[in-house]
Amino acid sequence: MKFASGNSLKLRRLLRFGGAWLSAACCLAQSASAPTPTSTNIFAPNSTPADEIFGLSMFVLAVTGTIFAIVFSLLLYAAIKFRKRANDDLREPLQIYGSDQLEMAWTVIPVLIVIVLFMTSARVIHAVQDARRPPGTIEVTVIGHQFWWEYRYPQYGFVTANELHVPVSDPGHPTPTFLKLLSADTDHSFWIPRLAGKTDLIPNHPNSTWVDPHEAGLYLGQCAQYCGTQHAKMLLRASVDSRADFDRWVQAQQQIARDESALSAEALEGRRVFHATACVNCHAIAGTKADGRFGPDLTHLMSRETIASGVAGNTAAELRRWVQNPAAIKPGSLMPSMNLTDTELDEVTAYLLTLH
Ligand code: HEC
Ligand SMILES: [Cu+2]
Repeated sequence: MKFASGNSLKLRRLLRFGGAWLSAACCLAQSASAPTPTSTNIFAPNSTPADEIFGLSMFVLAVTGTIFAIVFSLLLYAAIKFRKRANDDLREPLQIYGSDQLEMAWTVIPVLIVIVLFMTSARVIHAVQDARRPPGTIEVTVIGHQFWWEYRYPQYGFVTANELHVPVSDPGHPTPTFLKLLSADTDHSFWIPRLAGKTDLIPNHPNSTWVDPHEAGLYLGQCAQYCGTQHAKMLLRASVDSRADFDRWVQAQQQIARDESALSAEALEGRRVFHATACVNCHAIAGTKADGRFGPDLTHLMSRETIASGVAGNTAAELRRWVQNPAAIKPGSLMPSMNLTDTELDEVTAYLLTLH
C-alpha cells in the first residue's frame, strides 16, 4: 500500500524544499576539510525502510492535519459568529443537554481514526522489522563506540571503521544489507535518514535494521543518541556502491599481505614507532602484531575518505595533526595524545599513509 496521492506529491515537493534547509544546517556540522557530503534530507528517502516510514509519516500528517483544519475552522467560525456585540443582551444562550447522535459521532469517529492509525503503523513496523533476508543478503555487524563506528563483515572476514560500504539493491533482484547493531560502551543510535529509521545500539541488547539503497552515492547520517562529549562528531557515512565497485572494495579490504620491503626508510621507522608505543594496544593492523580493538581498525586506513568518524579529511596533514593531539580535532576523544616528537610524528604519518 502506498499513501502518496496526487496532493501529497505537492506536499512532498514543499517538504523537500524545507528539508533542503534542514539538511543544509546539518551539513554545517561537517568539517570544511571533509569531502562534499550529499543530502541527509529526511524527506527524500531512497531505501525501502526509509520509504515506508516516510509514507506513513505523510499519511499520519495528512490525517492529523485534516483534523486540525476542521477543528480550527469550527473554532474560528464559532469565535467570530458568536462574538460579543454592542447590542448584546448579556442573557445566557439556550442550553442543550445530551444528543445521542452527537455523542455517538464524537466517540465512534475518533475510535475509527485511532484504529486506522494503529493498523497502518503496525503494518509498517511489520514490513520493516520482519523483512525476510533474500539470498545474497549482505550481513554487517555495526558496533557503536565513543565516538566512532566499527563495521564487521563476517561473511567476508574483515573489519573496518567509520565508512560503511553496501551494494545498490536492484528492486528486481534485491541485495539488502542487514545490520546487527551492538554497542561497546553506552547507548548510540544509527541514523542515516535517507536509508532507514533510527535504531539504537544498546549494550547487551542486540538490535537490527536493514537498508536496500536504490541508488549509488554517499549517504550521510549522525549518531542520534547522546553518548558523551563527542556525540555530535560521531558522523555516519555510507557509501552505496554499484555491485562491481562493492565487490572490488570487499576484495581490497580482504587483502592483508603487505610488502614491507617496499616501505621508505621513514615509513619503516614510523612502523617501528607505531609498534613500540601504545598504538598497538588500541589499533589493529591485519598481518602485523597490532591487534588492539579499542580504536578503529587501521588495516586499510587509506581506503577511507575521512578520519575520526567523518570529522576530518584523510590527508597527511590531518593524520599528523590527529596523532599529535586528537583533542585538537575532537575534544573528548578517547584516543590520548602520545606526545611524539616532530620527527616521530612525520615517521608515523609516513607509515599510516602506506596502509592502503
Ligand atoms: C587508548 C587507545 C588508543 C591509543 C593508545 C591510540 N589510539 Fe588511535 N584511536 C583511538 C580511538 C578510540 C580512536 C577513535 C577516535 C574517535 O574517532 O573518536 C582512534 C583513532 C585513530 C585514527 C583515526 C582512524 C579512523 O579511521 O578514523 C588514527 C589514524 C589513529 N587513531 C592512529 C593512532 C596512532 C598512530 C597511535 C599511536 C601513536 C594511536 N592511534 C594510539 C584509540 C587509541
Ligand atoms: Cu554515539
